[in-house]
Amino acid sequence: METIKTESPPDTLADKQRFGGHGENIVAPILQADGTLAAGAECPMDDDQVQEVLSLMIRSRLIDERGVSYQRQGRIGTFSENRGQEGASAGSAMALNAETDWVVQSYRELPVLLRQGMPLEQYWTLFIGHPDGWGFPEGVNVWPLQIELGAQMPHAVGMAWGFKRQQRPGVVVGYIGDGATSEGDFYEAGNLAGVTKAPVVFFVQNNGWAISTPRERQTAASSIAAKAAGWGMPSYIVDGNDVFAVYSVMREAVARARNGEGATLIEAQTYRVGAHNTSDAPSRYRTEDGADAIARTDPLVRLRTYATSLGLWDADRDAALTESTYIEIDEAFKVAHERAKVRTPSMLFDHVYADPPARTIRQRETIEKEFDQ
Ligand SMILES: Cc1ncc(C[n+]2csc(CCOP(=O)(O)OP(=O)(O)O)c2C)c(N)n1
Repeated sequence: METIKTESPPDTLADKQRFGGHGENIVAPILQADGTLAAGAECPMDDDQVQEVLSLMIRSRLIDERGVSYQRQGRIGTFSENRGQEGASAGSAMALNAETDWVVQSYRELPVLLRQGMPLEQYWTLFIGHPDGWGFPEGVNVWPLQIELGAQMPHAVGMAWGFKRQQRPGVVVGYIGDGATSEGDFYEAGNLAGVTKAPVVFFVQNNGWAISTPRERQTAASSIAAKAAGWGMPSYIVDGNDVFAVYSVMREAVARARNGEGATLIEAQTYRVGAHNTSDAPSRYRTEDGADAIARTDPLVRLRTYATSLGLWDADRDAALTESTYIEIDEAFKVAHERAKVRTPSMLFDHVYADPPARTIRQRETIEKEFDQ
């Protein structure tokens, strides 16, 4: 298997806190902030993949912007954007085979869900607050959104271990935020993944913040990646805004899992440019505003500059994709809106038990009699 190019660990404590220093591998940069390739680096994607990942990132950005605007108009509930994290999310998703690999999500991975084939109307149905939005259609290999921080990671390991025992081909990726890595579930899952050599990737989107708690106050460890050493698991730190570096390290982690070599932890360092969600006001706890942050870190500008310089992208393509995405968003929202009109109190009981106990059946019947007719 190909080996990822890495750099030597930094010396100073400040740099260690940023880049690691306890055995984690540091992935060498590929796509620099100015949209050029680093000296000696090669683009790990072919032209079609570059166009695919750029389109994915642009669509995700437009859907995110619309999500915030729908929430402000009272058309959907609380909404968390992925904006600014597209390099980490889309770059990692590009390394998956959507037909066999599974995503066990947290709640801030829109480009991943799109790449795995989620119909957009399902996303809007969820944020309208309708139970139909929770379940992914057959063939879309994504688990439901997990708001209980960290609880998705034991699920990811369990599923991957099951795949191994059943000799099924899939790899499972558990996505998690930096804040959620302080939960016990993260450590239990990591330990089990190390012991079982389950085909799983722990993908940490370290966006610097857990609502108002900055990364420095989340853990005294030099990095989140460093924690994998205790589980006997290799780990990598990668610039999450460098979509090519993310893709290349993820591709290697997925290949390790597929080859029966076990789990890998990847810490993608990115930045949450916006609010935690639409009920948060970041100006109360940090000084940099969203516009400055995105100007400083934007993974989309980097990739667009690179693709344009190679003649793989231009203003016409951009305009056409923007227009088709707005149509896609509008149509999906209309479908979701219609779907969400069908709602009854007894839906509370849907998807709770495969075989409901007698008591639950009685409760459902009572509610149906009272409200549903
Ligand atoms: C067990 C648990 N504790 C607290 C919360 C409340 N909560 C929701 S999101 C969040 C911050 C999570 O930050 P991070 O894991 O870094 O992910 P991000 O939102 O930055 O993507 C908190 C504390 C929760 N959902 N679950």
